Amino acid sequence: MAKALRLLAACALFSQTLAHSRILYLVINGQQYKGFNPHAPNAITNSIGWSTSADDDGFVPPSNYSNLDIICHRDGQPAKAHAPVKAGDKIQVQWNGWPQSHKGPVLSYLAPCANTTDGCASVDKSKLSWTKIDDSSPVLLDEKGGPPGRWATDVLIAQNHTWLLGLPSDLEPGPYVLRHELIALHYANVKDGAQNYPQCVNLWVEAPGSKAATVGNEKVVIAGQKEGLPATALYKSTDPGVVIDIWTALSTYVIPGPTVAPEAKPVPVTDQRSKSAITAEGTPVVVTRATATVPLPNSKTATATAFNA
Ligand SMILES: *[C@@H]1O[C@H](CO)[C@@H](O)[C@H](O)[C@H]1NC(C)=O
Ligand SMILES: *[C@@H]1O[C@H](CO)[C@@H](O)[C@H](O)[C@H]1NC(C)=O
Ligand SMILES: *[C@@H]1O[C@H](CO)[C@@H](O)[C@H](O)[C@H]1NC(C)=O
Ligand SMILES: [Cu+2]
Repeated sequence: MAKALRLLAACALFSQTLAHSRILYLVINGQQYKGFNPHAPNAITNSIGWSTSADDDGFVPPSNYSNLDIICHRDGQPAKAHAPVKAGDKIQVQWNGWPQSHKGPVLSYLAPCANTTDGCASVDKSKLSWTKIDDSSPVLLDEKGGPPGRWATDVLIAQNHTWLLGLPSDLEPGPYVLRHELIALHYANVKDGAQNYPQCVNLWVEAPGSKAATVGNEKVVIAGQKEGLPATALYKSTDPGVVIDIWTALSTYVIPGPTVAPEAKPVPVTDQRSKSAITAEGTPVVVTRATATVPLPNSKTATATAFNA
């Protein structure tokens, strides 16, 4: 049984070259914000998604964990636009499908974009410092019916390929990159066989009410958090969570990367059902000064979401 499944997964690996995935869009408070489309890079003009050269919707292998590609996928370059959010908001991430065989964790990180006057639009990705805000714990839900069992990615598939994220409620205002990542383990029993699918989108965390924010040249940090990690230091190719045979019975799974920040407010796996409907297309913002934004030109008309420092 397990052997047959393993064979099936291996075949899928070679036959489904177009069947991997990427983020299609986010839904935040009913508003839809589009991701980047590597098949038609100019088709989405108001994307909040970082551009990549991953036009196979493919992955970054463990042998490239210390390469810049692991930060925001292959040749990742920042988007100009940001999705406006508030601390504590829920973000629904819509993937463009996900193969059943690609079992593994769903991971999310935030990095503030410091030292810029355009938010994350010109940020140096190698300087981003990442804090984990969700690790889809416990990831391996059960092994009923034998391996490979039910994983966090099966929960994502059951919710029409979406994952619901909670932003920390004490997140300081300012520009952030959200790094959302799936790791597929169907082939992780062989060396360098795990597959990381990192995706980056820009967020602009609005100031709550009239409270003044300190961003721009000031250091923006997640309240209570010390230093995060560069993405090139998140994983090692020898981590037990990336060198693993999911086709044998497992009792535990060691989630790759750092621990989730104590201030994080992840949506538990058991609450992933609370899906939000899309009520309107969102208006991404561009950050024009250290502390203000305007709607992205050519996107829907809307009022500016500026606040005073
Ligand atoms: C790993 O990184 C190297 C150097 O950037 C690149 O040439 C290679 O294509 C990458 N491998 C994969 C499988 O992405
Ligand atoms: C911002 O500047 C500080 C001080 O020079 C530096 O330590 C930090 O790495 C910079 N951060 C980014 C994201 O460029
Ligand atoms: C599932 O997601 C796809 C891709 O966005 C969408 O077209 C479809 O309407 C969704 N289905 C449901 C039932 O929400
Ligand atoms: Cu794949």
